[in-house]
Formats: sequence, structure tokens, C-alpha cells
Amino acid sequence: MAKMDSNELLEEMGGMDVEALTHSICRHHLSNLGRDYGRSDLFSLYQALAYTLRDRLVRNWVKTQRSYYNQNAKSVYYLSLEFLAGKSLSSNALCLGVEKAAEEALAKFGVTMEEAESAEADAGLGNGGLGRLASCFLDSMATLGIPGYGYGIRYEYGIFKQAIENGEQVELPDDWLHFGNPWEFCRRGFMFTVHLYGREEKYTHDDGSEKHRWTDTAKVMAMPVDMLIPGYKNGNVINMRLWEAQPARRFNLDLFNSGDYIRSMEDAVRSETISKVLYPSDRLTEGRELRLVQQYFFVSATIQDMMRRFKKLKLDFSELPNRAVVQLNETHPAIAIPELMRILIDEHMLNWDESWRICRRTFAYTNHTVMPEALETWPLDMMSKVLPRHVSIIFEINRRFMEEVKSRFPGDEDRLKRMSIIEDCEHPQVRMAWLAVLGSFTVNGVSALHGELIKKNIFQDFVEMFPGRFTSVTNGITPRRWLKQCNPGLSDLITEKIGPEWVTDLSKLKKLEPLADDAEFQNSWYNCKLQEKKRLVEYARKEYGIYLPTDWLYDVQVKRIHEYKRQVLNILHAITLYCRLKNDPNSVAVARLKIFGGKAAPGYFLAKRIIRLINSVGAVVNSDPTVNHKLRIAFLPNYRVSQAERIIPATDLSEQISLAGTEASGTGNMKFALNGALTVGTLDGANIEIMEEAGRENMFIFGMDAEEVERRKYNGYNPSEIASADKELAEALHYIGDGTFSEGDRELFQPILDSLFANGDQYMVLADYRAYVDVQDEVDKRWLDRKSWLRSSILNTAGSGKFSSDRAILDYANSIWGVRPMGKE
Ligand code: T68
Repeated sequence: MAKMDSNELLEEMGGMDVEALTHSICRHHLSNLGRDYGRSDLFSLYQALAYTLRDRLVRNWVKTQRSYYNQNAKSVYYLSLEFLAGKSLSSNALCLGVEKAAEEALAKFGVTMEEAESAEADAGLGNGGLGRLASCFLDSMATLGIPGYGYGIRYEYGIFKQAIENGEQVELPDDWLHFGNPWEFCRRGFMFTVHLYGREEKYTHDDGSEKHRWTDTAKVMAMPVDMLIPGYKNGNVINMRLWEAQPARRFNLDLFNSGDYIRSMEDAVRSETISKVLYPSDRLTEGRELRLVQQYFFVSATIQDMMRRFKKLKLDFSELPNRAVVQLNETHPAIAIPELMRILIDEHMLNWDESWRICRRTFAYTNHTVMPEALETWPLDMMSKVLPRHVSIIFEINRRFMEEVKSRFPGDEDRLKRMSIIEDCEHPQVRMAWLAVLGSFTVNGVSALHGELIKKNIFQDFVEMFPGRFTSVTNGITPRRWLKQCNPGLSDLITEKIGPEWVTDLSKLKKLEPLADDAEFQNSWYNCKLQEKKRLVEYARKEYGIYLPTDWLYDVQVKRIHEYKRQVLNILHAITLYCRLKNDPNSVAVARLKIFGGKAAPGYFLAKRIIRLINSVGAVVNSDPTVNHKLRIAFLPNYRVSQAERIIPATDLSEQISLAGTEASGTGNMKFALNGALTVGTLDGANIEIMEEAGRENMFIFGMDAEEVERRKYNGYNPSEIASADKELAEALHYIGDGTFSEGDRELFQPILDSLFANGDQYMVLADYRAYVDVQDEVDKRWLDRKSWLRSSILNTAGSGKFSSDRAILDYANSIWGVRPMGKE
């Protein structure tokens, strides 16, 4: 009976026409916001519409869950310490198929969708590519009907807000929940207890066997907060479950009897701080205890939730891998491996071998970096304090593994040392990547090149032992947000020509190929780009008071600021253009706007100084009339998902210029190509695959490839030699050092010069400089041949089909997860 009622209710909640939406906006205004809808403002309208859409989402979510349940589906648990969701209003309206109706409903209150969305804060719960990838993947799972959940932390403060003062980055807290979050459901009634600290205890089980337990722990509660993720116009909705830390005090009154407990609670746990803030470093391993606590906190709650669902099925534990697969997004959630071991052994009394078999069939691990220094390790003493029982399990995993290595490679002591999970040195470390590799059935890289490089470098020893375990799945991006929604003009043009199927089958974009030389189509294509430039000009003026020229070549590098991504190479090119123009104002043919954006990790001194350099060169260039008719530089502050949605559609030239062999994949590169930008790039990460799809002649590939980089490094690379042999390069470097861009201050940019000379130019900026500047001259030539440029632009979009996250998720589903898209009931 109850089910009947709720079905009726579900139907009743779902009206999708203008009438129903308007009615619901008014109702939420009253019942949820406690305000008269006659006195609405932008923010309350945004909220009321968000609640209205959430009603539709939850209705579809209930239906989706019921159908997955009835079909006995195996589910994917996507564990990620980061999700970079951005804004939800437009994308949810789009996926629900109510964008037009919502627009009309809002119009009755005198507001546009764009205005309403301006009231929404970005959900910035991630640093960059890794977090955004997780969000694109959830979108694709929902769209494909793959049963799955995203699991992470509901940080109260996301990635910091970046302001630029005197050309420098200033970090401000991102208080994104300040006015509440209308999308989420807080489930106070469904908390789990998470244990920390304490000690491992041995005891004799009833059956006489020796067992272990984890006791004297401090406790904190994990509260699920759900954000619903709809598929594109298919009625599916999946769940991103983010855990919020809550104090356990109320639930553990008995603890008050013991003074020690109270002290340990207050000193060590500080429950609420666990989900307070996202660590803003996107590469260096963060050695702080709170970070480890964050990792275990979300892993423990997630595995409990998974086991709760599994237990409802009343199956043998050996069935777990047939019902659930856990994808580890980097090693951040790798503590899940010993955690599942602990639960099976200590709580369910399984033996070691059974438990290990189950684990090894449940976990899969995605690696996102080639750089050995970015591999995550934890000091053994810290981990022993926070997670004593897990450390003991890790030791046992390692002991057994070391035996295996010994029998495979007798007498090879070096190998044992290299492969041990515990790095045995003065301050022993736990190597999380080794743990992740051992506990998983598949390890994947994120592009073809990256997949090969990790096999050759960091995981070489493991490949020898487990050759079948390693693979790669090239990253992807959701075409819904990254074309349909962010570039409506171009989307409409494409749909007009080839129909709407591309939105869920991006390979259909191939159908644009025959149109690449069509003059009329080229013209419309050009107009779409121009339209998006105008939107960006308006956005930059309104948001930042920055004035951009409209019909110039938009040359864009937006991404985290990092030496390996080589923003310095780009700025050296800018200085070279500056020098040429100073010599002869007619020497540069193309008016070029260089746009930069990106955050630097707050503790990354050199990255912050690079931001200062970009802004300083910009200040000089932009105010010099002998230069600024052909070159301008804009640093747009606070790069984030919603800003990327304005920048990418307006871009002509996409800068993907990392040192070959350092960028695992890149996903920005895909977003630009999809929106018709031509790439200037190295043969790195997924650039290579973009080239294979779009055609080398439609890109500007330059510089050393990964093998040449290796060779060059091996043979001894001398940056000074290169600098003195290239006049333009020497001149550009000279101006960085002589105070031209720093009001005479010769010290300010010395650290950047030091990185290029004294420190040996780790990322070989100088080695690639000449090739880069020359290829930029090619860019100018192509730009002047407008037809040829537009042809290439169209072919870049046409060749982007592979880079849909739908393709990536289907790859994971087929080759790793063993799950299939669900049919609708
Ligand atoms: C990125 N990694 C890769 N890491 O750099 C990029 N790291 O090439 C790739 O396209 C992307 O992952 C998706 O696969 C990151 O973004 C992080 O953000 C990160 C965060 C914390 C600690 C370490």
C-alpha cells in the first residue's frame, strides 16, 4: 500500500511543463524559503528553481534505484577524494530536458537562466583534472545507465578562491555553503561511526584461534550528504554521496567516564575539522595527519555503506566481487584495501586467504601521474598511530608478498627493497601505490602514452610479476557540459547539420567532416566562435573589470600553474613577440590575445612567482602602444569550472605544452578540441591521441617527444648553451632578469631564471623554446588563411568523438568493471 502511494506521489512530483515548474517555484518559495514569491530576488529564485529540479531528480533517483535493485545489478563504487562538479542548475535542467520550460518559468519572474545561475556557487571540491574527471565520469555513468555511486568528502571549504593583488595570487576561503546548498540531501539518520587511533589487541576466539581487534579507538560520525546526478534525458539518476564529519560525543556518553578518552577526543580527533577543507595541493604528497584522517574517514564510511548494501542480499562474502567493484581514483582511497581486509577478518571471521582473494577481485586502481616524486607515501609512525590495525594488516600483506618475490627472484635483495610496501630507511614510509597495485586486479593509466610510461618506469618491477594487471583507459569529458551546455550556438549549428545524436554518441561528430570545406558552414562556424568571444568579453568585464579585444586570435592556457605544464614557455613566447614589436611594430602580422588562468598551490613558491611574471609582462605589454595593437595578455583570476565554460568555447588556440612524458593525459586539451580550437602542443598525454583523431595537419605539434626527452636528459642537457646560441631566447631571458617587467627590480624573477639555469631546467623549457616559437609563427600564417583555419577547426571538433567520457566509461565497464548498462524496466 505504501508503495502504491509513493508511486502516485512520484508521478505528482514530476510535472515538466512551464505551468508545473512555475507552480513549484512558488511553492518552494513559500514552504522551503519562507518567503513571498512576489518578493523574490535572484538568489531566492535560483534556490526555488533548484528545489523544483531536485524534486524531479529525487523522483527519478528512486525509480532508478528500484530498477537497479530489481535487476540485481553489480554496482561501481567510484572512490575519489575530489569531485569538481561546478554548477548544477543548467546541467540538471538540461539533463531533465526542461531547459526551455525552466527558462520560460523564470521569465515570469523577470529573470533569465543565466542570471539565476550566477547566484549559484561552484562546487569546487577538487584541485584540477583528477577531480573534474570524477565528475565527468558520474555524468556518463548516469547517462549510460551504469549502476554506480560516487563517494567523497563534503568539504565545507573547497578549493580556495584566487584573487590577484599587485599581480600576485592571494588565497581566500571558498565558503561555498554559506547560503546553503539546495541540491543536497543531508541524511542525519544514516550516520556511520568511524574509528581512529587506539591500538591493536590480540585475543583468543571461541574456536580457539588467535584473532585481532582494534580497540580503545576515538570515534567520529560520518553523515551522508547526497547530491543527485542525472543522466541525459533518460530518467536515470545516480548518487554522489559525500561524507560530512560530525562529533560522536552525543553517541558515546560512556566515554565520559574515562578521562583519557576525553583527552584523546579533544586533542586528536577534532571531528568537525575532518571535512572542513580540501587540501589545495594537486601534486606534492601531503604528509599531514589530518589528510590521512580524511582519507580513512571517507573510506571507512564508504566501505561500511557498501557492506550494508551487500549484506541485504544475504550472500556469501565470496560473492562480493560479483556485486561491487571499487575504483580507486589515485591512491588517496587505497587504505580501503586493508580496511576491507580488516572487516572480513576481524569482524566476519574469514581467514586471510579468503579475504585477500575477495579484496583482490574487488579493487581497481587508476594512476594519474608519471612523476615518481608525486607518488603518495605516509610516514610509518604516523600511520601506526592513526590506524594501528591497518598497519599490522599492511605488514602481513607485505610479508606474504616479499615471500612471493623471494621465490620468484631468489637472492635479488635490491628487488625486495624496491618492491616492499614499507620503504626501509631512516624514517620508514608506507608506499600507497604499491599497496594499491597489490590489492587491485587492474591498474590503469589515463592515456595510451601514460599507460606505457608507468609500465616502463614506476611499476616496472610489478609488471614483471603481474604482466596482465596493467592497462590504460584514455580519459574523456562529458559532451553535455563541455559542448551542449557551454556552447549553445555551436551545438545548435551542429545539431542542425547532423542531428542531435552526437550528444550521447560523440562519434557522430565525424559526420561534420564533409562540411569542413563548405564556405557557408565555415562562415556559420566562425560566427559561433565570434559569438562566444563576445560572451567572454562581457564576462571578463563584468566579473573582473578586464577589457578584452573581441576579434583577435584567442590563445589560451588555462590549467593549474606548474613548472611541468610550462606556462613559462608560453610567456617566453609573449616576450619574444614583445621584442619583435618593439623593434618593428609591423613585424607581427596577427593580433593575438594571450589568456592565462589557473591556481598555484599555496605552498608552491615558484608557481606563484610565475603568476606574478605573467601579470607583470601583461602590465607592460598591455600599456605599450607600440605593442598592444598586436599583443595583449590577460590573466583571468580564479579559474574554475564555471569560468572554463566561458573561456573554452571562445578559444582559437589551445596551449598544451607540457614537457613530453609529464602530463598523464590532460582533459582540458579535449575540451578545447571539441569546441573547435586548434592545439599547439607537445607529443604528450592525450595530445597524441587527439592528433591521431584530428590529423597532424590540423594541429601545431612541436618539440621533443618523450623518447627524445629521455635521450637528451641521459646525454646531459645544458640550458646555458641553448640560451646563448639563440638570440631571441637570450633577449627574452635578459628582459626577465633586467627589471623590464618589474619596475627595475632585478631580484623579483631571479627564482624563475634560477629554475632555468642554476637548477638545470628540469622541464626543458629552453630546449623546446625554438621549436615552440617557430610553430607559433606557423600559427600566425594559418590564422591569416581563414578558410584553412576554419577547416582545421571543424575537423578538430569532428575528430573529438573518442574523447567523450561515455566512451571512457564504457571502456572501464567492459574491460575492468564487468558491468553493463542497465535496460529500463
Ligand atoms: C591529473 N592529475 C593529471 N592530480 O595531471 C592529468 N594529485 O594529466 C590528467 O588528465 C588528470 O589527472 C585526470 O586523469 C591531477 O589532477 C590531482 O589533482 C591531485 C590532487 C591531489 C593529490 C595529487
